[in-house]
Amino acid sequence: MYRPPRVTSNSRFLNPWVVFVTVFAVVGIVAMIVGLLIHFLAFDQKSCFYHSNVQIMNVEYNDQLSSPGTQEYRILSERIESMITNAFRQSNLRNRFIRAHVVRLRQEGNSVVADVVMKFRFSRRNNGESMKGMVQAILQQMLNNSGNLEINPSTGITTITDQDTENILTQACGARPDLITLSAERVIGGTQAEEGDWPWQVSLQVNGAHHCGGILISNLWVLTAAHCFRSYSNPQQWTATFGVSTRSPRLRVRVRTISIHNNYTPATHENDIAAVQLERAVTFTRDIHRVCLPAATQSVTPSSTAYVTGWGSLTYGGNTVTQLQQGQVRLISTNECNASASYNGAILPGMLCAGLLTGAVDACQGDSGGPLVQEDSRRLWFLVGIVSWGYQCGVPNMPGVYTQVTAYRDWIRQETGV
Ligand code: 4AZ
Repeated sequence: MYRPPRVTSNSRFLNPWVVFVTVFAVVGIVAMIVGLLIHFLAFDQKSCFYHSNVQIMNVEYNDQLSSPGTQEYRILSERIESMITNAFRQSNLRNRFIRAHVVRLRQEGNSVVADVVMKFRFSRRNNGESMKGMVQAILQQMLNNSGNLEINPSTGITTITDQDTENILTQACGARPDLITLSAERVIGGTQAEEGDWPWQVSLQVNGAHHCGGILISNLWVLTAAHCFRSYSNPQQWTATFGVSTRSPRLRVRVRTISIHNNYTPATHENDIAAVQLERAVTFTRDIHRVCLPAATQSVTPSSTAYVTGWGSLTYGGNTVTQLQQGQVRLISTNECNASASYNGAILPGMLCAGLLTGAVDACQGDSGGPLVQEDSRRLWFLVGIVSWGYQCGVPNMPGVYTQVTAYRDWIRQETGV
């Protein structure tokens, strides 16, 4: 009869407890080493910011370069940003470099100077000042090899703090939190907005109660819809608040003047735009600053993604809310929006449709006057629409209708100087 050989367990090395303790110890040590490695490679790092005035010798300054909404501004800024990005990606700082961003283009003599901020992550043991030499050397190398942009060879850099970077970016238009920190990733989550997510959003209030949305376009001017003033037209009744909560706003400012478009026509909703001047200029902060305005020639791309924000009701006929909400929608072509199953020709020039044809996400009562914004390729946010009207809210085939900002770009400049 066959018997399986007995497995002897009298060897002390195979004692299950010894095996258990040994394995446990080894796993523990490995985990500790991995943890330390991760700590030193990833967490023992800090962000360092630098600023540079990059003078482009062979580009002549012209008026188109004074506004970030023009094609010229966007193309030149992108070229400068990718030139710097490529220089660092090909250097030994490739794993340290995070991002370069052109904050402003300005005129110097006949040429253009780009205000550039750059972000790096260095080990805590290196301070920003000591790494400056390396960053400077790579930039210098780039200058000798900058393709068809001719850069002034005496371009220098200065070390700036996180706070300096934040201040620089909040003075420029259209920066959301990911750009203000020059972070590598972009995020928009949920439907409830966080403080600072939509820093240009204004609540326009009558005797302290939210009535309409508004959009901060400079430290003194807010855009909104003309129809907001149909029942209350006296500026003294109005205040503007800032911050995501209307219950405990970050800032409250009185309204000085209200300029309603001369050709606003309630029956057709044409020219539903107004400019509100604040009683005093607001100080831009991380959480309160202006959106960018598009150039009049900027085209709207059907089915591109946009965001609408406001304290409007969540259902038609419902109450307004106290926490700012955000919704992702798509632009819809006027042709499609004017189809007989939709608005049947009621979408006139100067109007813009946005929503989801299934309904689901839409602006609603109380969102009026608020922003519809889009992000450009450089992560700046532009105002494309002002919430104006629509058939109820979130009804399939009946998207939200907005005042098309590009059509009123000249009116805005004329009324506000912005
Ligand atoms: C309103 O009454 C309103 N669904 C605003 C926007 C829309 C509908 C109504 C768009 O203020």
